[in-house]
Amino acid sequence: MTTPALLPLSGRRIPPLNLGPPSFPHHRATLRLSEKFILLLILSAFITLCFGAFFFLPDSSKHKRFDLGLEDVLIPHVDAGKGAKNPGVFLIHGPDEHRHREEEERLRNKIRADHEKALEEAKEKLRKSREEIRAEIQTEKNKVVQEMKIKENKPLPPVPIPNLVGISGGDPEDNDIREKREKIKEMMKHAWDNYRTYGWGHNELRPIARKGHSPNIFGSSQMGATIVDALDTLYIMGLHAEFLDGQRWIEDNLDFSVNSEVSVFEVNIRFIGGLLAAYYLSGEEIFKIKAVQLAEKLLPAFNTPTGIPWAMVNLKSGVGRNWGWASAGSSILAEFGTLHMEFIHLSYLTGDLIYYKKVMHIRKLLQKMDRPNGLYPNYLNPRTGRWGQYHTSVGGLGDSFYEYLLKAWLMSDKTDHEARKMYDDAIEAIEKHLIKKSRGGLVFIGEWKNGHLEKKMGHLACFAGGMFALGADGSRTDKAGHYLELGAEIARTCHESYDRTALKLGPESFKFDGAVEAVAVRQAEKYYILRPEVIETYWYLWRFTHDPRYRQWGWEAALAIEKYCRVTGGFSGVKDVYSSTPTHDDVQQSFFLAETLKYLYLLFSGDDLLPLDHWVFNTEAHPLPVLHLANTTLSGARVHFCYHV
Ligand code: DMJ
Repeated sequence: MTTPALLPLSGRRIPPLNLGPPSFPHHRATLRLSEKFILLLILSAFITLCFGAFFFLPDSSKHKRFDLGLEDVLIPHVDAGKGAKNPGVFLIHGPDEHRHREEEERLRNKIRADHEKALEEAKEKLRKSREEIRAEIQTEKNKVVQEMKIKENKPLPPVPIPNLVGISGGDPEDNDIREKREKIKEMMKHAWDNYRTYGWGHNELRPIARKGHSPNIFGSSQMGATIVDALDTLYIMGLHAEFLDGQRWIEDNLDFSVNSEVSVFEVNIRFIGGLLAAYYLSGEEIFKIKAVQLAEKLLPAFNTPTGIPWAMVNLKSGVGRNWGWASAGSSILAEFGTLHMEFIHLSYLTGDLIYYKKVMHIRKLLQKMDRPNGLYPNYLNPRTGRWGQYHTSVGGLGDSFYEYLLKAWLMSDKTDHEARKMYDDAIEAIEKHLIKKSRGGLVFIGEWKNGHLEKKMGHLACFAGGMFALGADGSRTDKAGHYLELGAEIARTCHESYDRTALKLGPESFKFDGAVEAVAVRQAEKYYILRPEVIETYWYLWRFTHDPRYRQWGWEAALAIEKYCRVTGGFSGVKDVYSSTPTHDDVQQSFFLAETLKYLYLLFSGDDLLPLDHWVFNTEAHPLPVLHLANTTLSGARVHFCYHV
C-alpha cells in the first residue's frame, strides 16, 4: 500500500530509509514519513549547532575564522606567511594588521558598553515605583504609535492654512532707520554665528567660556533650544542660510525620546511655539511634525487629580512633579496658564481635540474658583484644586497668564469672548489693586503679597505696557484711550528704570519706596540677563502710536547691549547695571535671539512685516497666525471648535 504522499512528482519511488529493523509492515508508509521528519530535524539541529558554535566559541577562535574570511575576500595582498606552520592560517602584517586589531577592539568595546547600558537600564527600572513604570509603559506605547506614524510618513491631516500676510519685507524707507535695522541684523548674526561655532546643539551658549550651556528648565539633554528659539527671527531677517542650517539640525538631531525632566511651560513657549512659527513662516512640514511629537510628550503632565498640569515632566517616563520652591507643591499660574495659544494651534493642525480640551479644562476650572479681590493668586495646588499662597503678580509667576487671555481672543479672530471677558475682569482688578502712581509721578505695577501691596516692579512686568496697548481696542465700555495711555505710562516707567542705571540697561526688579523710584535696592536684583520685555513694550507702543520716542528708547537699549553685553564670543548678561565696569554672567539666553533682537528688528521695520491684525505673538515672541475658527470643522476629528458660552 502506498500513500499519495510518498509518490514524488517524477513518479519514481523514494527508497525507504532503513533506520532500524523493519517492524509493523502495515505502518511502513507512516514510518517513512517520520523518518523524513527526523532527518529534517537532525539537519536543522546541525545548522543550529553551527550557528550556536559561532556565537559561543571563545573570542579567539571566532576571530581566527573571521580573519580567514577577511583574508579570502578582502585582503588578497597579504603575505600567507613563509614557513608558517599551518598554511591555512593567514597572517596579516604591518599597518593593516594593526588597523584590523583596532577595529576588532572597537567592536568588542561597543558590545561590552551596550551590555552594560542594558544592565543599568534594567536595574534602574527595578528601582522605580509601580506608578512610574505604568507611566513609562504608556509613554513607550505613545512613542511606538508616534514612530509608526512617522515611519509610514503619514502626513498630518491637511487643514486650510490661514492667510499668511507679511512674512517678509518691512523695509524702512528712511535711511537712518534702515541702517539701525541692519545693525540689529548684524547683532543677530554675531549671536547666532558664535552659538553655531561654540554651542551648536547645546541649549544655550556661554559666550566667554565659549562652550555650551543648559539651564535646568531644559533638563539634561542637548535639545538645541537656541536653534529652535531663533528660527523665526532668522527667517524674518532674511538669514535663510542660517535658517536652513538650523532646520537640518532639527531634522537630524532633535529627539524628544530622552530621559530628561523639562519645564512644561518653557518647552511649550520656546520649542512648540518656535516650531509652529517656523512651520507657518516656511511651510516646512518637519517643524509641524516635531511640534506635535513634543506636544505628545508633554501630555502626561496633565495627569493630575485636577487636570492642572505639573510644572515639570520627564519626557521619557511621563512622570511629572512641581518645583520644590512653589508654595506647598503648587503649580504656577503663569506656567499652566500659558499653553493656550500653542495648544489651540496644535488641535487646529492635527485635527486632534485633545490639546484644545486640556487648555479649555484649565480655563473652566479657573472660572469656577474664588478670586480674592478679583485677583488670581500665583499658586494653585494640582492635587487639591485649591490656591496656595495669596500672592498676585503681573511680573514673574503671573505675567503671561493675563497675556494669553487677551491673545486667545485675538488669535480666535476676536470670537473667543469668554477669554476677552476673563482678561477684562482680571485687568480691572489689577488696575484697582496693583497699579499705583509714585510720588514722582511714575505709574507702576506692584505685587500683592500676604495682604499688602509691595511697591516693587519686576523687569518681567514691563511687558504689560505692550499688553495694555494691544488690548485697548475691544476693551469694555470703550476705554481704548485709557488703556493705550496706561500702556504708555508703563513704558515710560520701564524706560526710567533703564535710564537711572550706569549701563542704561534695566535691573531685574526695581522699587518705589520713599526717595527711591524705579531703582533696584538689593544687590541680587541689579542684574540684566538680556531680557526683552521693555523693548517688547516699546515695539507695541510704536505700532499703535508711531511716536518716535519708542524708536529712540529702543535704540538706546540696543546701543547699551552692544556696548556692555557684546563680547567676542556672543552676548552676555551683566551682573550689576549700576556698576560702570560690567561683570558678565557668561550666558547668552535663547530668548535674546527669539525675542530681544526680534522686537528690536521689528521696531525698525515697517508695519507691513508681521501685521498685528494677522499675527499674534506668543509670550516668547513667536508669531502665530490668527485663526478664523468660528465655523471651522477640524479635518480628522470632524468636530467644531466651540468658543462660545
Ligand atoms: C521669556 O522666556 C518669555 O518672555 C517668558 O514669558 C518670560 N520671560 C522670558 C524672557 O525674559
